[in-house]
Amino acid sequence: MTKCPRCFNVLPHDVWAFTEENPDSVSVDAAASAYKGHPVQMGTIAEVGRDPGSPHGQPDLSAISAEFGSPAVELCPICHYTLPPNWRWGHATCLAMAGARFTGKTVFIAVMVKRLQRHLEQMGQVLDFANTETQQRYRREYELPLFEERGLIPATQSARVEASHQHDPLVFNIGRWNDQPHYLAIRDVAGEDLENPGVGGQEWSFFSSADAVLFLFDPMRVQEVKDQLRDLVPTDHRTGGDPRDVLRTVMRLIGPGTPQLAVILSKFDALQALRKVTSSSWGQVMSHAGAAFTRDPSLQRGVYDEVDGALLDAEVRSLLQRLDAGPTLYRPSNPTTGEYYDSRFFAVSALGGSPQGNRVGATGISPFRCMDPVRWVLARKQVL
Ligand SMILES: Nc1nc2c(ncn2[C@@H]2O[C@H](COP(=O)(O)OP(=O)(O)OP(=O)(O)O)[C@@H](O)[C@H]2O)c(=O)[nH]1
Ligand SMILES: [Mg+2]
Ligand SMILES: [Zn+2]
Repeated sequence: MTKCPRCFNVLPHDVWAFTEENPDSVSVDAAASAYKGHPVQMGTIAEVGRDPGSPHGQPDLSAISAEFGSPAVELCPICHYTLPPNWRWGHATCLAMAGARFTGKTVFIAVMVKRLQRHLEQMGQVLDFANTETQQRYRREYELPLFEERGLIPATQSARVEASHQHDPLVFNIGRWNDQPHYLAIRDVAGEDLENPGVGGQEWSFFSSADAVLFLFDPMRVQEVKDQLRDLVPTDHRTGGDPRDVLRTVMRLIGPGTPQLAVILSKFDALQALRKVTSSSWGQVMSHAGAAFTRDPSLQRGVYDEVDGALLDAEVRSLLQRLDAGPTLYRPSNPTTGEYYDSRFFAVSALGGSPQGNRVGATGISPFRCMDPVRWVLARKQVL
């Protein structure tokens, strides 16, 4: 049993779907268009029942190709996304990013993937792109602007823009775990869309089927913090919408779903800079030597450290309270079912310091606790 990397639904075990790799003629496909949010042209699609004689129930691919008169590729039977080869042999963990504009979602993904790559190498595994689309997009939209051009990444385009890739996932193969290939599917989201209270429909239904929602909260959004930081770090005039409104929208999109919810205090380097304001109460809180948020054990080998995670969780909850984030943010419960989410709180800095203008800071990129949220999610599946 595994999920589709785009719509995050569990693939039905008794239905398989295929299309032609190089179709001669195409027409608008209703399912793909509904999940993409734009008209999508596709070739012929064949739905086939499982073959009880084959190991995973896989239908005979050569017979389907012969019928098409061209090689067949497998699709998700629900959203008609092209599945990476042998997808059903593996297991996927599906993550949805969330947060207002400028909270740091895209920069976080860019850096987290690099960290994950290093971490897997230390464990004798490799991180690989599960399809060429992910390889090209990660290179063009994440790695190149941030790590090579040392600039910042443009705001993620709204899903309403036809050329937007927002409704396509980034899919990584993270090696073999529990005797199975394991994949990580990540959906980056434009804060602009989540700040629109009317956002919804089939194209957003992945939130309710996600394994985890990573919700980022930007401390620079809080005026008191911004004021105290004014002379300490280069401040950015751009800020996103109210995180409480965005969280409410995200909860509506989750509906009765039960994803793990990671609430992440992003740009933590900015709060750490407040240590220099010794006269303020913020300076005193951030200087607390024993706090979990002053150290980063995340690159150590071994499994995710539950004790450290729980300690950090409590510290970040109380920081959010100080930041006046509101009870929905520091004790989130599902408004549809009334149950508390399976939530945990994190503090991360992807860059490790404030950017200067449109450039990454002179000291380069030195991430802090960037892998914690993903390790928490994967630990539940005995991965990493
Ligand atoms: N100080 C600091 N600033 C950061 C960090 N990460 C991101 N930023 C700043 O936040 C800005 C926005 O980051 P993005 O990753 O593009 O934000 P986003 O959430 O993807 O924004 P949308 O795509 O508009 O939703 C960046 O241009 C940086 O200026 C960090 O770790 N520390
Ligand atoms: Mg973005
Ligand atoms: Zn799908």
